[in-house]
Amino acid sequence: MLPGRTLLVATALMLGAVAIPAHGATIQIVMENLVFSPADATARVGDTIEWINKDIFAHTATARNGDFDVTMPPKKTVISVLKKAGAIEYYCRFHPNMKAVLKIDP
Ligand SMILES: [Cu+2]
Repeated sequence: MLPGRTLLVATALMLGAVAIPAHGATIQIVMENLVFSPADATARVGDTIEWINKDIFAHTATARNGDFDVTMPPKKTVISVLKKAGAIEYYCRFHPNMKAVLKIDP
């Protein structure tokens, strides 16, 4: 009937589900089959990242500028809170071909 309107409502609902009032949002970054997903994520200072490792080996999310270095054991989720703004390129120390960018707005 009104596909445009339906899409708008669906988008609003999704945004509502992600927002956590008063505190930062939670953003999930998944490691699966040696890939960070999404490879290009945006967050804000104070947001929480859930690093979800679905692989059967450990990964790290290591910022090239040294701002963070998180190790995720196999099949585990690690949580970290973003403290500093910046467009951070990061990679996995164990699998240097795994690369991604996390843009952290102030
Ligand atoms: Cu890795």
